[in-house]
Amino acid sequence: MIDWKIKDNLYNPDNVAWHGNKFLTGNGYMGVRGTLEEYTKEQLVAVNLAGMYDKVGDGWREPVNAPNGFYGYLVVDDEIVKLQDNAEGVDCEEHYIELDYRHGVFTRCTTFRVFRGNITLKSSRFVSMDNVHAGAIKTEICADFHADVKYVFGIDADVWDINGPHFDIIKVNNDGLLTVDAVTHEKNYNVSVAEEVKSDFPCEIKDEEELNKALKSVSFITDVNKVYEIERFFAVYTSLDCDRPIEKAKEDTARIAEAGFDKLLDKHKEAWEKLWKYSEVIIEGDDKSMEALNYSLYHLHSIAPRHADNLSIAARGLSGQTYKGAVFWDTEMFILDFFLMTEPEVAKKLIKYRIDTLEGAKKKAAEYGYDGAFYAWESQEGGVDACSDYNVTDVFTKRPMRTYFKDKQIHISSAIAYAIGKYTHMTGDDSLLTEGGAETIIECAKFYYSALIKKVNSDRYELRDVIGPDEYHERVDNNGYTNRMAKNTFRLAIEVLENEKYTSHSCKSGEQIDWLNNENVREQLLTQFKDAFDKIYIPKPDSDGIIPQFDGYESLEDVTVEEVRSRLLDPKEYWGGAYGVASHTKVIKQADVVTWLAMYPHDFEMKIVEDNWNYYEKRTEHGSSLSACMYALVACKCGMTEEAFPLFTKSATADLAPGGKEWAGLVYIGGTHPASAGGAYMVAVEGFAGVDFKDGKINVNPRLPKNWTKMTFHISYRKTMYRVEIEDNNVTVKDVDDVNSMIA
Ligand code: IFM
Repeated sequence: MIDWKIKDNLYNPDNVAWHGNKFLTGNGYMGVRGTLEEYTKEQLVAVNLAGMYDKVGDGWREPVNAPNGFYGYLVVDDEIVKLQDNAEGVDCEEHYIELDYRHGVFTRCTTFRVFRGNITLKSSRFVSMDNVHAGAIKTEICADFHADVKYVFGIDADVWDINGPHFDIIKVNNDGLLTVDAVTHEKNYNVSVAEEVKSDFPCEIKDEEELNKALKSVSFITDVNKVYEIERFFAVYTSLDCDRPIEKAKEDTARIAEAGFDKLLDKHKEAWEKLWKYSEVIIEGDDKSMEALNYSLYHLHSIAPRHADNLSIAARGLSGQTYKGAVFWDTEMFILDFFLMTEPEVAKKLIKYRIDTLEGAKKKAAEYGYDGAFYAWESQEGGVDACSDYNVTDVFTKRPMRTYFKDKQIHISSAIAYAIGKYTHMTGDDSLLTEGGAETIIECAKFYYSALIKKVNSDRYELRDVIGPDEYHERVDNNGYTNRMAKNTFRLAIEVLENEKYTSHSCKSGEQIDWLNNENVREQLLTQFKDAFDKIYIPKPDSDGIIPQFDGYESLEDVTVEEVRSRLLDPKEYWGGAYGVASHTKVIKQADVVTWLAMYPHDFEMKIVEDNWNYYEKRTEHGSSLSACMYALVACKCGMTEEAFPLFTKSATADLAPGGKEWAGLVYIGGTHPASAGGAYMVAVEGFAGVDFKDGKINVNPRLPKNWTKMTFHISYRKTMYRVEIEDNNVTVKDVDDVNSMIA
C-alpha cells in the first residue's frame, strides 16, 4: 500500500523550478508552487490564479499571479537565515520537503546550523479545498540553544511574471491585518490579499518594511529544545469574485484565523477525502503505479475549477504562466474522461466554458472567412485566442518564426463537439444540449462544412491546408485525425437537428436563431451535414495496412527519430515548420493517426490498428506529453499490455520524474502536465481495465499489467456510481449501494 506522500531530502538549487511543479498545491481557484516560504520571484514562486489574464506591452497575455501570502523567513541572532543559493554563510544540517498528495498539504523542514547551535524551522501549509480563497500555514521553530529569533512574515506582492509586471498599483498595509491590494495593468482588476497571524507564547509583534511586501515579525527568545508555533492565515479575492475584494479578503481572513489552523486543516482534509471517495484507483501488486496514477489524479483535483461555472483547465494547470494559462484541446480529449467518470458535474463545467465562449469561436471563424465556430487554439477568457502567429523563435536568427497552430489546427472545434456528445452519452443527461450545447455542435459543424473543399471532378470532400495533432508537419491536406473528427461533428449535428427536443429549444443567448425557428434552414443544414458526413474523405489503409497521416505522408523520407535528432545543429532547434529537421521526414511529434485509433478503435479491424501502432510508434518523437498515453491506450486495445506499460508509466510520471523540458533559452516553459495525468487515467481505466460503454451497459475487458493482482475503482455512468473490482480477470461491477449488479 502507498503512503500518499512524496518527499525530497536534498536541497539542490537546480531542482527549484521542477519541484515548484512537482510539489504544487491547489484548489482550482489558485495553485501554489512547491517553493519555500523564503523564496521570491527569482525562485519562481507563484500563487497562480485561475481565469484572470493580463497583458503588458507587447508580451503575450498571461494569467496573473497573486501576491504570496505564504512569504516568511527567519532571522537568528540578527542574521537572516534562508535556504537559498544566494544566501551567504547559511549552513543547512538537514532538509526535506514533502507533499501529502492525499490532502494537498506541503511540508518543509530545515535544520540550519548557525553560529551558536542548530535551529529547525518546520512548516505545513495548504490552500483550502473547503474554502478556495483561503490559505493557512503553521510554522514550528525549535532551537537547541537560547536563540534570539525573529520570524518575518507576510504578503509578497513583488511576484514572478514572465511578461509582467502586471500590477500597476500595489497598496500595502500592515495596520492590524496585513493587506495588499494590487491593480492589474490591462483591465484594472483588483487582486486583494489579507493576512492574520496567531501565536500563543510571549513575543513581540512588530511592523516590518520592504518594498511591495506587507510584513510583520514575531520576536522571541527560545527555551532550549522547546517548539514555538506560529499560525498564519490569508484570503485572496479579486474583482472577478466580488465588488470589494479587499473587504471580503479581510472578513474571510478574520473568520478563518478565528477557527484556527487545525480546524481549517480538518475541513480541508475532509473535502479531499470526499474527492477521493470515488476517484482513488487502488492497484494491488504495484505500488509504484498506484502512486504515480493517484499522484496524477491529485494534480487534476488540484486544478479543477469546482468553484466556478465558466472556467476550464489550462494546459499547464495552475503551475504558472507558461502556455499563457490557456485552455487547449488537452481538456476535452485527455482530461475530460477522468471527471466524466468520477465527478460528471465538473466535466459539465469544463464543457460549459466552451459553450460560454462560443461567441469568441464564431468571431475567429469569421475572421478567417469561415462560417460557424472555430475555437481558439489557446483559449483565454471569452474564447480569445492567445496563440500568436509567431509561436517559436528561431535559434539561429533569433527571429520569430511563422507558425500555423492558430490558423490551421482546425481539429480543435471537433474536440468541443466530441466532448458535448461524450458527456451526453455517458451521463444520460442532455441538459448541456439544451443549455447551448446543441447550438455549439451545429456551429462547429457549420465551420467544418465551410472549410470543405471539392475538386470539380471529384465527389469527395476534403479538408486541406491543416495541422493535425502532429505539429511538426504544417499545412498538410486531409489529416486523417482531423477529417475523422470533423465527420463525427457532422454526425452529432445531424443527431441534434433530427431531435425535436433540441431544435424546439431556445438557444443559450435567447436570440432567435435560424436553424431553431426556420424549418427551411434546419432542413438545409440537415441536407448539407448529411452530405458532408457521407462524402468527407477518410484516408484508408494502404496495401500494407498503413493509414497515411495526411496526403503524401508515404513519400516523405523514412528515417529514424535518432537520425533526425542527429541532424540538429542546435539542441533547442525547432523540429517542425518550414525548415525543421522533421518536416520532410516521416518522424512525427506526437500520436496522430494513433489518437484517431484511440478514439475510434472500431473503425478498422484489430490487425490494422496493431500494424499502425507498430508503424507509427517507431516514428514518433513523443515530443509532447500528450503522446505516450495515446500509444499506451491503443496498445491496450490491441492486447499489447507489455508495450503499453512503459508508456503508461511515462504519462503517469510526467510531473514526478525529472527530465521535462523547463527552459527555452531564457524563457521558462515548464509546468505541470494535466493532459498527461488525464491520459494516464484513460490508460488505466479504459486501457488496462478495458472499460467501455455500449447500449447502456458497462463493459469491462481487463488486460492488467503482470504485477497488478487486483484493481479497484469507481466509475459514474448514467447517473449511477459503480464500483469495479478486477482480480485474476474476474470482474465485478456493482453500484455503490450494492443494490444492482451490472453484468460485465
Ligand atoms: O495541446 C498541446 C499540443 O497538442 C502539443 N503542444 C502542447 C499543447 C498543450 O499541451
